[in-house]
Amino acid sequence: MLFDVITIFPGMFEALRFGVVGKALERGLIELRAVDLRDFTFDKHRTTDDRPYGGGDGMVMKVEPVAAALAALAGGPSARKILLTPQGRPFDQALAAELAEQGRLILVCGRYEGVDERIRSYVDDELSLGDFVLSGGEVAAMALIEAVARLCPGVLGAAGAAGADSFSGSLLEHPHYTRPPEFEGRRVPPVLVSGDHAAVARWRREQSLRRTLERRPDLLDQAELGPADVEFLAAHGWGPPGRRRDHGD
Ligand code: 9D3
Repeated sequence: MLFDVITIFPGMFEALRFGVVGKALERGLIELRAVDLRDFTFDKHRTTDDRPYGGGDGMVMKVEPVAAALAALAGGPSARKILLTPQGRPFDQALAAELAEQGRLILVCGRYEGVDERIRSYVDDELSLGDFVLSGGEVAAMALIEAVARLCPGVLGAAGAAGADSFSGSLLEHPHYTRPPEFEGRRVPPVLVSGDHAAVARWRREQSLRRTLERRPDLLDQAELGPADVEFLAAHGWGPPGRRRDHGD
């Protein structure tokens, strides 16, 4: 996978040289090119923003440098062009999996109060990371790159690849513990040290269901649930979609 990023802050993408993504870059499993938008300006001050037509506060990202940067990147493998913007549709794991099938992504990072509306006609998609305010598209682009890179062949080990498949629209994870068996009066649940593998599996599944019900009941609508899961959830106050009840504990 080749990621091209168009940004006024190419240095921010150095952060991707750490961890799993950094290792994937080193091994050549993915490639990242951060393109400086200012290299596609033609005035003395290398201007990438301007005042809004119609007046008002804040500045607007200019269309010509973005169009010129996209044109310069047009060679090579075909790419999906994505603008990161608060107005985009929400990015999620299912979309990460879809994007991981592409050979190349070109990401345009918005800055300032917004981007000139005409930039939209030069991209295929507009994506947001969620309903909170960032200062620009760069951190969103980095999160997208990390989520997509993890799904590219070879980036995670065999174990990780299996786990990646099973996430989408699934349940929250069960609690995890490691040594010591007791820390400042907090004990590891005895079932985890019982050696009873079936009991451990059952406990973990029920903890996942309980947590998801408490924290993210919206995820249950898309979860793959067996009869035992539905029975457990019903006993804890969950109704199947359409006849949802309130649950107290
Ligand atoms: C405070 C400014 N807002 C006025 C109502 C609008 C606004 C403009 C530009 C809010 C954020 C931004 C910059 N954000 C992004 O470019 C961005 C973003 C985000 O802020 N949240 C979640 N996902 C994304 S993707 C790009």
